[in-house]
Amino acid sequence: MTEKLFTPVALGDLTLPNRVVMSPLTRNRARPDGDVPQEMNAEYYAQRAGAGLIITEATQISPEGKGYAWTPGIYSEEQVEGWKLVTDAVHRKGGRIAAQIWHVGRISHTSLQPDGQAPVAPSAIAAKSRTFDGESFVETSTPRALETDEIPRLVEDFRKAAENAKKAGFDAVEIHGANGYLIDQFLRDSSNKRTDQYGGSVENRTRLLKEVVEAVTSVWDPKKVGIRFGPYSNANDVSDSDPLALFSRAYDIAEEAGLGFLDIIEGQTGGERDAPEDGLAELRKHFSGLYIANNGYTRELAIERVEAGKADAVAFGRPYISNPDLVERLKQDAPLNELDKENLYGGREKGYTDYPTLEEQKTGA
Ligand code: 8OZ
Repeated sequence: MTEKLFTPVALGDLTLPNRVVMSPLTRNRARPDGDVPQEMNAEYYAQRAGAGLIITEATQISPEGKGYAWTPGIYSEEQVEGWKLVTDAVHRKGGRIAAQIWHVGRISHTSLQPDGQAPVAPSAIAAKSRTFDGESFVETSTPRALETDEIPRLVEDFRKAAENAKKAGFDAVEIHGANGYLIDQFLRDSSNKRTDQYGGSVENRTRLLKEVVEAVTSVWDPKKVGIRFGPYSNANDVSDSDPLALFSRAYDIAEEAGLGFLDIIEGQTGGERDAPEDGLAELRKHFSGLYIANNGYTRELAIERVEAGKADAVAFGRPYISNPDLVERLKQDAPLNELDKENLYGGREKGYTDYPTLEEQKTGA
């Protein structure tokens, strides 16, 4: 019997040959001059083309949207050319790849910002968080609050990034609405204290999200657009007094726009799967598209939850770093390679493109 996890599912006019998704994973290996994807990145993604869908690492939509050293961008011509290397390599291997578009908001440091400026955020409240500036881990800088009249430009940056993703040959786009970055900072009442139409009520706090969704779907078929949310995650120092009310509206926005998928972190990002089961189920009633579940999934749990209809697909993060042929390994219930934790962020091929497939292990290649 074939478990449902290994059966095809449609995303718009794309057919994902299986329901194992590669999660977005920050690896800090873009070319430092210009934050441009390079051959090494193309090889890494192409090695993982067996995934039902690859979602790229978070990719900044503008220079201000950057919060860590060596993350790739998708706003310059050079970056678009760099991403073409990646999408071509994945397509040659028969894969499908979505670009995750990202603005970090306050999760940045002045040294990473144009002209050493303060990062921007809904409100001038520093996050209790750290970032990597290329040399060491540093406390994130206190941001300045965006003026109301700056928001249209921000939305336009998302639109442009979506357009660039299309030019670069991506199959789909994911909006990063999780992990305490800009969109999530607007959503949550811990980080958004605005008194204009972008703060206060749930309606107001979800307004930026809605405008970004409208901008992205002005360029893309909505069925090829998704959003990553972490309704119960407190990553990067965000929280909300009523996650159920907030994310009910956020999922409604995705539903009303006819989006193809949601990518949901079920608990603390990279940590406990502590999201309340009833809350996740309640929220899911608001969205009829593809439901990709993420966070701490094992083979057993993925098979079980897809079989039970609790997820349409499962996104794997860390297991995808160390197992380029993850789908094959899961199918065969083969052992997984161990994660090289020393080489997650930055560096070159070591801990990046040097993990063997099962086949290579068998033949000793
Ligand atoms: C790890 C390190 C830096 C950034 C996220 C984009 O958590 C990230 C990220 C993860 O979504």
